[in-house]
Amino acid sequence: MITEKMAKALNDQINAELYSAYLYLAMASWAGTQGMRGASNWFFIQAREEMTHVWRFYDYVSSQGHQVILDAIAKPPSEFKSLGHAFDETLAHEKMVTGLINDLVATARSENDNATAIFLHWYVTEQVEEEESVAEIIDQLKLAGDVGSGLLMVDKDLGARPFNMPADLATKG
Ligand code: OFO
Repeated sequence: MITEKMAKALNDQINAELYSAYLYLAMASWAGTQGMRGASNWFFIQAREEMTHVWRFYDYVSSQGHQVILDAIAKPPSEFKSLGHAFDETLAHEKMVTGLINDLVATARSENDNATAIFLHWYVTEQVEEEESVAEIIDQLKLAGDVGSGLLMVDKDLGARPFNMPADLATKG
């Protein structure tokens, strides 16, 4: 069983993951209204992935006999200067989340909680992938250009991103 301190830290992370979903939903809608349907798809799928991150934490906290306490979700920004700006914000946000995950691992270690430390490994790996994929898109936007036909090309690629529901969460919708 996890300690109260660990449960509180995991609950806080549920709020952070919900905010991530909120942020990417805001970006998806902004991109859609700018005519960037591909980018809108990418951010919408990112928001759905964030919800799977929420569910993993939710299931883990529940499995440990603790109640999930939901907090208010902060209002995300709704205006971005360009797609490049939105992705710069995305990378900055993901780096911040990586820091939060690292803090959770540190808490698990300080609580001598090996089970939670092992559970968190999935998130450590996931954050590496998230930062890498966003940095790649930023590079593409720099190469192709954040306007005109270059932007159109990147937008088309972003539109091809599929949503893959992890098998262990398949019943969550
Ligand atoms: Fe949940 O990984 Fe992004 O924020």
